[in-house]
Amino acid sequence: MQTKNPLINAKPYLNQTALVIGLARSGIAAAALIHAAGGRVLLYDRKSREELGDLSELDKLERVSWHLAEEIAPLYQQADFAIISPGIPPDAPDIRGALLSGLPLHGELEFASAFAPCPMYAVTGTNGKTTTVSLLGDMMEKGGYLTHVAGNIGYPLSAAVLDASPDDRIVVEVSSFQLETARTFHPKAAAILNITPDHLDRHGSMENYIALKKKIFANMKAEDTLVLNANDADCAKMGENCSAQLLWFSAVSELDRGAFLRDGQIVIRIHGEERMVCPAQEVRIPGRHNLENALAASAMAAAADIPAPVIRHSLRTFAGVEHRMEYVRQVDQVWYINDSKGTNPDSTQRAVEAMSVPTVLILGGRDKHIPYDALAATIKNSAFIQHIVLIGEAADIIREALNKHVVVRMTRAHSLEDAVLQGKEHAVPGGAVLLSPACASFDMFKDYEERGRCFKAIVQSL
Ligand code: UMA
Repeated sequence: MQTKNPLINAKPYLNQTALVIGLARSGIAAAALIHAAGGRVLLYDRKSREELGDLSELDKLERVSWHLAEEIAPLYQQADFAIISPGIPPDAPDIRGALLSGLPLHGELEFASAFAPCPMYAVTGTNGKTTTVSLLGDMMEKGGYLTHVAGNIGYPLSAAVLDASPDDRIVVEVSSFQLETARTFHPKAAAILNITPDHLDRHGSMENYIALKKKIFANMKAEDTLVLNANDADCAKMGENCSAQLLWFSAVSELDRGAFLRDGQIVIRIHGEERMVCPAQEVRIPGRHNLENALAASAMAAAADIPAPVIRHSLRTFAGVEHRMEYVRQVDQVWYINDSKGTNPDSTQRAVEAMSVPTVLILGGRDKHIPYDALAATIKNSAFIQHIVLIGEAADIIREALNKHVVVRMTRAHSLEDAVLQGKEHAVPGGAVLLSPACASFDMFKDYEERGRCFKAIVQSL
């Protein structure tokens, strides 16, 4: 198969066998990439075909063999290297076994990044990644580049590089899980948006989590650019040992280099010049947190030589992403807002801060062992959260945590449908029902996307 990507057409994996461990989105795309690069693929997942999603794309490939819900150990000897998906933790028996057998392991994003035929622009951070990469992708597209927005956003980098050509641009959302296995990953510019506790069940400590995030710029050089949040103390410190040029963003203070506000106007200062972008009020995506995302995307776009008028046009027209403060529908003068991507307390805090009408908040899911105190303080300080509906495994833990700080009426729902109906009952005309759970979705759903789609279907049926 010929692609538009010369690095793949060179068939560097001819006569090599890869063991792909995990056959969800990342594994399927990695298998297709290795196959296009000339390699043979052993397809492994601990789940059976019935338990996995649609694998029909892999049925079309030659030089593959299937090993679903089989013992993995015999496969280690048959492979030259293995590719692993980000959802598989490093201490999983499948991975420990591969390491013990001496098989070289590559993360999917790391592996795919070696095939990027064009510059990559990467974004990490705890919250705002998906909105920022989507907006940056829009700026790049409007700037005239065929742009592939890939990575943790749900479109694996392996699929993007298979479709990319040297004149394109790749914008990649990078998670801490993907950075665990990064070694040579080298974006032309990278942004770290913010750092608050998340995924500590996997990474062990905040220190480890920060160290992982810093890997995004480990291979960057003086001609590359790192964009950091000037108002996030942990984030601001991260650039200390970075070889790349630093740019900053701030919605609070003026900066020597980067994207900031002056008298309500977005200004970019780069290469010793100032570029006026537009009034902050004209940014279409709502909320203060989105203004920070807009500033980060603007700094990244400026580093990629996208002209200010193009950045302005994108900020004025980009309407936001699915599951992130997504306005679903108005029923009886009440807006229903899907923020299913609010999978940690900090993310939900930002959603709460963005509300400016009386709101019923739906909270709960699988607890991630992150304290709810800061979220409780934000709810208390908000004049708009009037009722909370609790769902899922974490309902009691959240109730107890909020009871210490907040005096808001709380009720318990036994399903998401029940929660929406309770939201409808307690909401007032002109108000809103906001799903922003502050928790993972895995107690009730496959992932946050399924939770968000389910919420939207329930709202559509009201
Ligand atoms: N498996 C094994 N053996 C094991 C453990 C797992 O075979 O010991 C199998 C599982 O059965 C499963 C596969 O390995 O089939 C793991 O797949 P996965 O969880 O990595 O799923 P993907 O669909 O490939 O999704 C991943 C990212 N998922 C995670 O990081 C958990 C997606 O991010 C990402 O969009 C996708 O790759 C494409 O790059 C999701 C996410 O929740 C959205 N990310 C976290 C977040 O945003 O907070 C980090």
